[in-house]
Amino acid sequence: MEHLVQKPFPDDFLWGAATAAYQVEGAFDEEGKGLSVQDAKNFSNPVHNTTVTSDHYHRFREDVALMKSLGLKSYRFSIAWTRIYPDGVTLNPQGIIFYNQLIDELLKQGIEPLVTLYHFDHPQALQQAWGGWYDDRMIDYFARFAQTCFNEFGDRVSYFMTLCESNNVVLYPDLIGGVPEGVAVEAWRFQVSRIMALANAKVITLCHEILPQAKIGPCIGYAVAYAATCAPQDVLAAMNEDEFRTFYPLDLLCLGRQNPTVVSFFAQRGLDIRLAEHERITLKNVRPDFIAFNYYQSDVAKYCPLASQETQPGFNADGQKGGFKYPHFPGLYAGDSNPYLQRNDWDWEIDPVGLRIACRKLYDRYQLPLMITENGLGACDSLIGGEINDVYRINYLQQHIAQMRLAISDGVPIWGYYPWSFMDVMSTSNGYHKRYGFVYIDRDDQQLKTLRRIKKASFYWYQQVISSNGKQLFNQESCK
Ligand code: BGP
Repeated sequence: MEHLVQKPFPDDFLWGAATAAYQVEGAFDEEGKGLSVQDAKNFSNPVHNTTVTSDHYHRFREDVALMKSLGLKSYRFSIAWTRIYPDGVTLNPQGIIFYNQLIDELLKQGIEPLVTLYHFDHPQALQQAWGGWYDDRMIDYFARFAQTCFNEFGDRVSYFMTLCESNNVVLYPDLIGGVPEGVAVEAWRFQVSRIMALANAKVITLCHEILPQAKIGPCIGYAVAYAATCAPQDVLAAMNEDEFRTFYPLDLLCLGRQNPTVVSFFAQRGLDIRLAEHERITLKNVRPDFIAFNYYQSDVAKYCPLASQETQPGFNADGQKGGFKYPHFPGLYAGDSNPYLQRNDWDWEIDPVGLRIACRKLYDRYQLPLMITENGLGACDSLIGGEINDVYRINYLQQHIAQMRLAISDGVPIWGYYPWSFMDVMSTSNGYHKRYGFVYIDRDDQQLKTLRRIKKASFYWYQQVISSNGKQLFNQESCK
């Protein structure tokens, strides 16, 4: 649909930016913090690990001052579970002090906090003891941590997200500690989806009880699936991808229902994934206040015959275009590239219109307001003459914001937009080789250097976007 007149962004629109604790804070073992699965995982590299990252733990006041200068209305950050409960059980008061200071500093500068309760970093102690999210006990451990956050921070925090990208962590098990030995990956995926949905429900219920004014919602990563061609088999493959990868987990989180196609697929493979009656009731009784979703790219799906070879999804690990291996799920779908789109160096296809499509699909299905809690371009930035001219990032973001505005004009309620990332952080897959921030951090994967903060060209551009409430999107003149 083409609009004759577009709606403006609402006056209270949350122009934000995002980070996550293990990627930005550093100080992985300071002031009582326990080891998380991310600390344990990233120790394979002497510099690309969680010891320092962007040193936000020690420089948060300087960073919040930069947020203020950017004009941010809201900042999305995650609370490191292991600062609050180092082993999952014992409370560490120093962790509470740190987040109190951060929240107070944000509020002092007029910046609304959006808190992610879980961003891939549960205690390593719980991973070792129970296999992490593969065990039902995680529901109570997570609820204890969340309840502490509500009690300690809820007087000043009005927006919470439960679990970041619970659908993607099941697709990439290594992100959160891996599949325990002897367990089939598909069985693990179903079990973790179920446990995370129950944990999500418990924590949303707690939040509504303790903080009736606060808003809380789940978070998913959504790469909209397009059919490779209009051949009905490809159309069905795209439907399979959307249903298995996004809607099955999100239906559990928002509607308390199980997609019958997914149930039937697993039943034919000897796996009964039907929830117990009491679990279904628990999930059905919970209604989140919004859906947070992270959007970077769209996907292409094509027919994948049952007899074909299975390939699990992988990463392009070095930023050399063409290195990405597409997944093949026999009987469901196979991934493919999109000839109509450009890609970044990691083969993530750049698709601004896909963001509008994602908004429309999510709102139509769930009728919940949306928050776009990650969106951004990973690139190798160059510091030349003390400046970073990241025009490619400005282009990416302005196209996506323009499509977000069209989605709002389509009638989709969107509360906020949080580009990934406020500053350069340790990329989940590529360290500091792949950067996303508005603020450059002077370090790389080999050397820590000065860790100085340098505003990129995109910083000055986003400043104008925010101060004009989205009106000055394409005015390049206004950028430094
Ligand atoms: C999301 C994660 C973020 C972030 C982002 C970019 O899935 O929630 O933590 O890392 O992806 O990914 P990458 O760093 O691999 O480019």
